[in-house]
Amino acid sequence: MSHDQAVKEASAKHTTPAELVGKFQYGTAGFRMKANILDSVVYRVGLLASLRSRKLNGQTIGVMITASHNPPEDNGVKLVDPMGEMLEASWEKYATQLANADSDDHLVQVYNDLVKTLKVNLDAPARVIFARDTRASGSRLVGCLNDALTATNAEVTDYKILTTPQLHYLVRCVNTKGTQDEYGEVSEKGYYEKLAAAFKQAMEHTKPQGHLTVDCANGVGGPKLRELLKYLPSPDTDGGLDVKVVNDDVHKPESLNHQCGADFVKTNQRAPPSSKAGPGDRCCSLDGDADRIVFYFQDEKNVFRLLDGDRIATLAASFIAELARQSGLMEKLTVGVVQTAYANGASTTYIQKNLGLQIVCTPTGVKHLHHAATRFDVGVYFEANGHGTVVFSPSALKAIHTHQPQSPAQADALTTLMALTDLINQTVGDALSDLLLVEVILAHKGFSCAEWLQTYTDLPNRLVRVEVADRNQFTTVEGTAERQLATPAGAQKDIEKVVAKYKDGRSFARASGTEDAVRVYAEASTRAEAEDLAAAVAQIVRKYGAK
Ligand code: G16
Repeated sequence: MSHDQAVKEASAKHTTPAELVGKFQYGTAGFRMKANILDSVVYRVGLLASLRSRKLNGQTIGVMITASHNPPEDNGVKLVDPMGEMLEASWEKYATQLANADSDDHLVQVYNDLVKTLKVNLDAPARVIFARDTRASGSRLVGCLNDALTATNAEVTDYKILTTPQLHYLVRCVNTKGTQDEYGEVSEKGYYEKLAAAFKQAMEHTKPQGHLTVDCANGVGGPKLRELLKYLPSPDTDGGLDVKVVNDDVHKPESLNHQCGADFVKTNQRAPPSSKAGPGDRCCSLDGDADRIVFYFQDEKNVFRLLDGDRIATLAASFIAELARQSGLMEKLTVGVVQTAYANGASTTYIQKNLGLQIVCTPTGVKHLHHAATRFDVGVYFEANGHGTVVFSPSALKAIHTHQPQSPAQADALTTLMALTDLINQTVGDALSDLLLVEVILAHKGFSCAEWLQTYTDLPNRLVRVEVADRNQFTTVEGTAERQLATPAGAQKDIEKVVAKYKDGRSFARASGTEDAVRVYAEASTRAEAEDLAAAVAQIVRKYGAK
């Protein structure tokens, strides 16, 4: 059978409902929607994965089937590029074109047009690896993906159920195997071993204080964290982590992200209702595919205190800058921080004024932050929602690994810094790796959560989700990192008028790229004012986006 025929025949098994043609869009993190309308999209993403691998002469491409923080009935699919980063932005439109082809014949035509325009050699090998989270719809969607990979003669490896960052790690490992940039063993076990060895090295002269409760959002992070713990020193041993795993039921699909998980905690600014943690207990929550993490605790007055992505960024940036200084590498390593418009204004001021580090602000989406972070020697990027990591440039890695320490103190700092380069998953935000990173830093600094919180005071803030008739009406002005609306006409002026009434007021609205909604963020000098400002801006969004 010819290539075209194979693509067409398999496509006939995964037709697109007519009313959806033209509506699919590769968003913040790939395609994401109700799982029951995703079959044809996943099939077509599989076609693109093969094309991308062939275009890159057989380098391995990853496909992850997950809807991360979304509700259980949703699912999604995204592509991972050879070094473990998100799909190159210029290819997102090809994914969208394939997804919106309105018939099997049209799909073959779009596919062939891409082969031609992108100059893809169909005789080159195509190599794809994939995985999924614990959602019930995942195995059916893997079937759709497999049909595309078979039709296009790709070599495939199905890694079954993984966290999203584990798949990113594996993609980089496969593509760097046997090179001088080898990233690690190409296996799930290799991932745990790498993290565990780095953790032990980083904790050599210190140990964690107290215990940590980890809410796993009833997603894939639960079983994977339990697996990781088997590789770490036991809590009775020096340097061992005392972890209590909660919300790790992956057998009740409806419980995924329900009243728990990082998104619930960040958006509602409260612990999961099921939490039994006492005052001062260190807690954290992962999201549904374990690529985000936020920490929190109840203070002595039983008030909920959140330590979100901004806090992890400031903690990590200050620690790494300190290690660079202590090891005698300060001149060779510029540490920079990347944030989005959702970053709390107080964190931005703290990074610039207290830490003296550079800051860049990008639109939402790890793909944007990651890219910006690679411009620093050490780029620390975190979205306020807990999604982030640290990337070390090749020259920074070289400087760290070739540096000759001049004293035992320099040598200790250097050992810890080296350990961090392995402990941190540099391909993408990784809740498990970030969890260990935070534990290492808190142990080194001797910080409790309360002391971590005291480093600066957040401006009170509120995040609201507003449902509108068509979120695509809400577009932002290029170059403002999504802080200003371009359309609907008049909306931005109305928002600015309201913001001007509040002390330290700041607010913006932007369409979500993963949910059918517009998000509104507001901060002001008091909690009540932040709430009022968010409500007023949400009302403006409702007015302009009336169904
Ligand atoms: C994804 C992206 C994140 C983004 C989040 C929310 O996270 O990877 O970068 O912050 O969606 O995006 P939006 O506001 O556009 O809906 P996840 O954890 O859901 O994959």
